[in-house]
Amino acid sequence: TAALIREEPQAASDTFHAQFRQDVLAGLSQARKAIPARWFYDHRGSELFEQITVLPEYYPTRTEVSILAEHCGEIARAVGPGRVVVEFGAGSATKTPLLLDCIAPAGYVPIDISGDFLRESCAPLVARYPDLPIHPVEADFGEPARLPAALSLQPRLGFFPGSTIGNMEPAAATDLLRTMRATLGAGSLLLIGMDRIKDEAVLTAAYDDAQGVTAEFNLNLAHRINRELDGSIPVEALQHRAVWNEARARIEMHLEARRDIAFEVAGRSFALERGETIHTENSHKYDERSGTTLLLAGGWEPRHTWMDADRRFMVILAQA
Ligand code: AVI
Repeated sequence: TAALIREEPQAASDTFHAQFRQDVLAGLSQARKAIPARWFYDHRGSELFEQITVLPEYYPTRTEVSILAEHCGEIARAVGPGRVVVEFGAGSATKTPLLLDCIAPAGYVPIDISGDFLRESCAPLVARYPDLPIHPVEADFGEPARLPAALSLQPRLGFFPGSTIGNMEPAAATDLLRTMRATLGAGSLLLIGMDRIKDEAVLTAAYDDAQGVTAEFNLNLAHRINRELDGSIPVEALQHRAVWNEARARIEMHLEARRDIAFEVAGRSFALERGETIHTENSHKYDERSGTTLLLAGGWEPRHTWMDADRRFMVILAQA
């Protein structure tokens, strides 16, 4: 196995914890309380997200997989052979092999902030593709990354599935696309998944499933604050809310207080009135026009779009 490239060795996890504390304290101090969605993904949160991806109501994952499978031949022709696949975020066990099997890549470089997650997701790929150079990079993909020297001469294909771009507000999403362009370089390709605007009932059900897994995922953030930031949030007094914001074309997740509550986090006092919420996530949805506009703003020219028959999800190939 190739060596793991680490951008910042020890300081990284201290910085990470300090950043969590700062984001939570700042977010709870606002008039409209909000915490960035990236903090959902501790070990438990990542497990719950994996469970979400197989829920009957949560269509995005299986729809994207079906698009990649069904249009594999066309995607391979549009991409061409011999590209180094640079995946932003550790790959999923289903999506990454689907792409790698389809396109005859020259190498695979997953970039993820969590070294543990990277190692876990790489091991089966190393076993499955013994001849493929695999070079994981432990880094925040929101910052321009240095790609492994061994693969620096081949053309690149960025891979950013799952509509993860949708969890960013437009300005941040644009910045991220520009950073990806900087990491990959001019002439590179990007294969990106975007969830589409659709019937409101389908959208809200996907974010408020009957089994309550998404509710648990949302509430885990409050548990995580209690665990890691010495918090006393009465989690049973919070309830999961998923609402469609039509003006901004996004699903919002909130934690809503069932009664007036007061609690502490990292030695600071906070209160929520009954009905007040902590806004925990945005999941933007796109159509062809808004998806194109976002990509162009980020420095990427859309070349092909693939969709499922019900037009629920789209996979776009763009060029830098
Ligand atoms: C990771 N991300 C694309 C998911 C989404 O659909 O926005 C996160 C998620 N939140 C609730 N369910 C799934």
